[in-house]
Amino acid sequence: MKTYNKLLKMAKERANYLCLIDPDKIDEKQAVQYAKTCEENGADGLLVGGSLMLTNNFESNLKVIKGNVNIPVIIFPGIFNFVSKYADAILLLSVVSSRNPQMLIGEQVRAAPQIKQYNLEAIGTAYMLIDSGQNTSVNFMSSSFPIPRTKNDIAVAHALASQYLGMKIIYLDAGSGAEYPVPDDMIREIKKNISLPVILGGGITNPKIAAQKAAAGADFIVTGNILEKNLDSKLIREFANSIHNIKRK
Ligand code: 1GP
Repeated sequence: MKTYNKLLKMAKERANYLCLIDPDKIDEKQAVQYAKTCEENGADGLLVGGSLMLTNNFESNLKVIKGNVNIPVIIFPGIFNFVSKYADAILLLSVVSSRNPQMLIGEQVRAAPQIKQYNLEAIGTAYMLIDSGQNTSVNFMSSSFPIPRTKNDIAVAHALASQYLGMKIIYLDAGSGAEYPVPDDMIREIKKNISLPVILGGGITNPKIAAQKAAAGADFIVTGNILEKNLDSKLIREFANSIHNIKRK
């Protein structure tokens, strides 16, 4: 089954938990340990990537991760589209909250021929940056302003436009290490108005917040930073349980 169809099926059944692995900061041994610990403790999938990609560990880490887990391994290229064949799919992001052509279509054009060459599944992703109370790496690196956190109507209009343009999934991101995650009422409003699955990340620092965002309607909750600081299997289990236990309508 195509990874996107798998994600659709997963989103229909329950809210899901994705662990983000930033290949910049770890070696192969750590990458395998990270991926296995996430899988063994209830994660439903792995996103691999980050907004900088400072090292050349990306592909070698991705390869060992893919070889060691059964859950979907999806490239989350940050704002620069890194492509590799060692993944189930790539979230091909367009930063729809920006007005920067390089982030809207330029990076994707650079990535596309390689995606085709590898026969890699590309999932067209509307990436929306939401203001988190501070400037984040991704705001800076994409030279773009985030959507104000109190402007639900603007956020909904972006999500709707993305759906009409044929995007497959929405990624609401407050940015890595965000002080405030995306507000619940913004998630609720977006879900009320569109039929696409929603991935939500940025500043999810404990299972209670994760559950809250899943209850607001996010289909996939992402944690990055918090596990990078401490790869705690008990915490991963708690994240997974709190997200999985949310009743869906
Ligand atoms: C960032 O959504 C991800 O793009 C994850 O954010 O590192 O704050 O968990 P955190």
